[in-house]
Amino acid sequence: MKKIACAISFFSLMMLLLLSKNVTMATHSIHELYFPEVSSGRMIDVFTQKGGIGLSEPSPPFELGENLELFAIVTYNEDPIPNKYVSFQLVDPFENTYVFSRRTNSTGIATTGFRFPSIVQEDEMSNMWTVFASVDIGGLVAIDTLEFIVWWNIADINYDWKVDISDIVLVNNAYGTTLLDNNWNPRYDLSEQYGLVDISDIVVACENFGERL
Ligand SMILES: [Ca+2]
Ligand SMILES: [Ca+2]
Repeated sequence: MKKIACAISFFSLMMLLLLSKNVTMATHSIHELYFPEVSSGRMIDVFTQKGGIGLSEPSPPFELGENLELFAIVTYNEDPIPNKYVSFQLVDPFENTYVFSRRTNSTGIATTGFRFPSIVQEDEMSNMWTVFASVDIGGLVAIDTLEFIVWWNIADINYDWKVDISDIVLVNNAYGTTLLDNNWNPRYDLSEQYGLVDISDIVVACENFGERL
């Protein structure tokens, strides 16, 4: 029954997509999506395996129990700086802080990992996690921040504890947006290719159709 409902929803969405003005695929390259800005001077940029590249850019959402991979790239005048200690401070919705210190490799990238626990609060704002990454470069500290939601199911876009057609329509409405767009919202970016809402994201939403907590 669930599969039939999903198939019907999916067919409807395909029709919507065909009728939509947004049907043209985004033409941005991966490089453009992930490295949209060039900065100079001391810089640190923290991001996850799903995205968040760019200063203060948020990451797409995670689910309870999922693994987080954190990366920070440290540069000076765009050149990567190896052998620098980066401090990652991961702050959960209860304001518990987890601190990791990791050294940058030869390409200026420091990495660390974390597994999300299985605790969920009542609404999206109380499920916001924040990462602060900092590094001392020549006596001056460079910092970057990153935010993301950790939710019971990434496809429950409207936070009502179930994945239904409303959620799929929300993802569909964001179809074709990229992180270069002013109206970009990583909440709709459920699947690779990250940085772009496309058919893969709608498929993930549809695969979760009928799920409820
Ligand atoms: Ca929902
Ligand atoms: Ca995507």
